[in-house]
Amino acid sequence: MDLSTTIAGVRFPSCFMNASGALCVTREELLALGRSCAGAIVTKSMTVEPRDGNSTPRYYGFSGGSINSMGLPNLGYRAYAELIPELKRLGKPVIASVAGLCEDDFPTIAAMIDAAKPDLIEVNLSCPNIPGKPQIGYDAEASERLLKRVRKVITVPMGVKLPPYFDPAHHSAMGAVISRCGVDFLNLINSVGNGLVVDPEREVVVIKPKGGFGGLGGSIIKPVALANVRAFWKIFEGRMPIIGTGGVVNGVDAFEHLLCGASAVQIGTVLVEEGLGVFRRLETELTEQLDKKGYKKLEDCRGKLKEL
Ligand code: RRO
Repeated sequence: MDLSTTIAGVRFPSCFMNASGALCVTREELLALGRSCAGAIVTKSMTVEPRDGNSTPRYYGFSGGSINSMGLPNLGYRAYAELIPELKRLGKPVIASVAGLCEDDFPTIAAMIDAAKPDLIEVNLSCPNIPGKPQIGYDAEASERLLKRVRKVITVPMGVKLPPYFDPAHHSAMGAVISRCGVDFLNLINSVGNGLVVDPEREVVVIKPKGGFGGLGGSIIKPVALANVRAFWKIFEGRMPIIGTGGVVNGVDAFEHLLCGASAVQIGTVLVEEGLGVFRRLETELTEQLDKKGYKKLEDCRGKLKEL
């Protein structure tokens, strides 16, 4: 089965790729993604200066998913800018994920990383884990200001990684912002911010930063991810490419994202838990599912979710 897909005019050899944050901080990790079956190389969200991130333990995997408070550990944009030409030689698209510790950082990093010519830039408006800094994506005005500034300084397609929204009013408010900012694709969703996992035996939290609060990922967030993919697919009437991220553990989960309107699917928790072999497994499982359902290619099921 051909699982290739196109987002904002860029062709991906497979619809599966890493979610930013999962095995994509160091040069070695990024090169390994390039050599794997993944359909793209997505970098860790980058800041101006290199960062060690929050104190450990800062990731915890459990049966239903994961909780993390990594705190943006990354090499700094200069290192990623230098790496991009080498990564591009591996024959798949490179997505540079841009973050920042303040609003001004975003256009600074975006301009510099754009000069290194990644295939696409993803603007992360949804890191939940920097103590004292709210997720920008929950502030519509700040999001609009920032996206308009970034759009002006980049030449490659610009995507936005959004946090989950839990009310249609918030989907439509952000949809209106997105439509005014020259956004080329959406990535939905980042982790469900500031959850809390408790170990009842030891009567203690499971990660150290922020008193144990952190971003939830994995199976437990799939319905939230699907809802956000579907809500934005409808708002943009299928005309905005969407990367579905959240809760994809097997091929059927990916199929559900495609039905809701995703053009590609990113893998976070289960990539961390299972390693790079996850991409081959998911490709096999999604192919089986599409065959079983009589679909000949991805586009045939995209957005085709039925309502009662
Ligand atoms: O590094 C992190 O703590 C982190 C980031 Br930037 C993000 O966007 N989402 C997440 O779950 N963790």
